Amino acid sequence: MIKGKKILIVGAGGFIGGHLVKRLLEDGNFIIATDIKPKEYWFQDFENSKNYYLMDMKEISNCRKVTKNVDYVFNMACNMGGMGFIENNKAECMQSVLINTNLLISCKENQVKKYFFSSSACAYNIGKQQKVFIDGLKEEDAYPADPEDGYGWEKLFSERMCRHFMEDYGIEVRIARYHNIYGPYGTYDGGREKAPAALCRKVIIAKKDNKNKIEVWGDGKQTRTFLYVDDCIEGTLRLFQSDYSEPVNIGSDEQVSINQMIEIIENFTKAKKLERIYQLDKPKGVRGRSSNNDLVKKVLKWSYKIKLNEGLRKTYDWISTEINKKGSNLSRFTKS
Ligand code: GDC
Repeated sequence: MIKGKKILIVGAGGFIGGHLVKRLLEDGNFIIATDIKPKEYWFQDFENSKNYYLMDMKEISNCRKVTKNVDYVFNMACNMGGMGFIENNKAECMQSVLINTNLLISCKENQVKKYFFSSSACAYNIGKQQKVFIDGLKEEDAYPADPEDGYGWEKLFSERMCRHFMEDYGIEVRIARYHNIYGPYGTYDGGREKAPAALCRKVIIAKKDNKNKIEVWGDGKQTRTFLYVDDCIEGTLRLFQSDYSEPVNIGSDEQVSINQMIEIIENFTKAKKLERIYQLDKPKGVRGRSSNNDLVKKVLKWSYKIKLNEGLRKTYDWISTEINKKGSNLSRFTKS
């Protein structure tokens, strides 16, 4: 357990960043938190800390300021979203390279000991993800490089930058490749939502409005593996404390099609099955993606715990409560 450390979390107002702040505060650490979003748009609120900064970490002056006298830095910040966002905002996504670069330079200057970079399954070679069911992606499958356009290239390049800062300047780095993380306190509408939250929202609203149809992007046969956020945080912290400095998959290996995921979600309701309107012109991303977890099991002696059915149930219940509180047209997550 990490305890009694002074830790900078960049992107603390985001989904995974928010869960990480919560856990590290509970474990007894001193947290400095930054985000580009004003506090009212942070996904989780932590009333008892005053060390929150509204700042753009693409500016090196901001990075220099907050990396002073900290033990560890977690870079959880990037301009991101589900396929609907990353396919239409490639230039925006690529500019997150400035956050990682300026943070690493500042960490070197301020002699920060250890640095975490949140990478993504989008770093993997897209040629290896063309079939519906694929063998899990192993860490070496990121090369030869041909990642998801825009967002994936930024992640792969930034991973590499971390590696060279370790080799040339001795900063310890840890890198996770996250595979579609979902759970409560995540984006569920507004354009940045990923499939689990989007489909929960669509089923909840169809039920609420007595509709018998939902819209699904693509033909529903595309596959993914999805990891519940509590497992993501546990895996992240274990990786951080390990002595392994190459990228590691943090994902589940429960590969499902989008249609199978809709079935799981529909089973949470007593309503009749919904007719699916397949929208073939919407962003679809790769055809099949799955995480191979051999390396994570070997280096961390750990595996995720929460099955998709259980995690989706918690996510569905949370989104349901939020929609009932705020109404289906209102989201606090619409701002970037
Ligand atoms: O958005 P996402 O969860 O991202 O989409 C998964 C699949 O679900 C896509 O094929 C998409 O077309 C389909 N889908 C069907 N209906 C819908 O209503 C919907 N909304 C959404 N969003 N998708 C729908 C993600 C990246 C992340 C991150 C992870 C890492 O790619 O967007 O930024 O890096 O990957 O694994 P996905 O899994 O393609």
